[in-house]
Amino acid sequence: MSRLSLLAAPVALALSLAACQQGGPDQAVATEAATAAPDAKPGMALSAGRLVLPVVAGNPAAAYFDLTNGGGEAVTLAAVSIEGAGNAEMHQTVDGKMSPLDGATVEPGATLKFEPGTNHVMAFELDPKLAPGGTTEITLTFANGDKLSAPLKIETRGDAMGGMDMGGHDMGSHR
Ligand SMILES: [Cu+2]
Repeated sequence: MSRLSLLAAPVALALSLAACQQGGPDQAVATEAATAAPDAKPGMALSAGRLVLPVVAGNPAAAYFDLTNGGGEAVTLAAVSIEGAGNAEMHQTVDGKMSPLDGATVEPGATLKFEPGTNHVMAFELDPKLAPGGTTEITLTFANGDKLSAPLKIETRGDAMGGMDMGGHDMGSHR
C-alpha cells in the first residue's frame, strides 16, 4: 500500500524504485528471471541425458540423466518436458512399482540420478521424428520457476538396457 502511494507521487518515483529494489528481493529476482535467458539455471548441470525409445510404437519412452547441483542451495525439480513428446512425467520406482514423482530435491553438491530401475522420466505422445542416433532436448523446471535445458541422446531400448528389464515398468499402466 505504501509503495503504491509513493509511486503515485511523481517526485518520489526515483526514490521509490531504489527502495523497491532494496526492500523487495523477490521482486528483483523475478524481474531478472524474466529478462535473462530462461535456460540457464546457475550451478545446475544435466549430464548423460538420453531418451530411450520404446520397442513398440505407441508405448512411452523413458528419459534418464544425471542432475548435479553445483550451487550453494538445495534445489527442487518440479517438472520436465521433452521436445518431441506431447507429455512427460517424472516417475519413481520403489520395490518394482512405479509411481509419479511430484518433486525431487537436490542438495548442494549432490547428484540426482534418473536411471533405469529408479527415478525416470516417461515421455508420451512421441513425435515420429524422434529417431535413434539423433538428439532432442529436455527442459527441467525448478520449483522457483527457473529452467534448465540440455540435450538427450536418442537410443533404442536394446542399446541402453542390454537386456535388463525396464525397472518394473508395467506399460499397461501408462496412458
Ligand atoms: Cu514410468
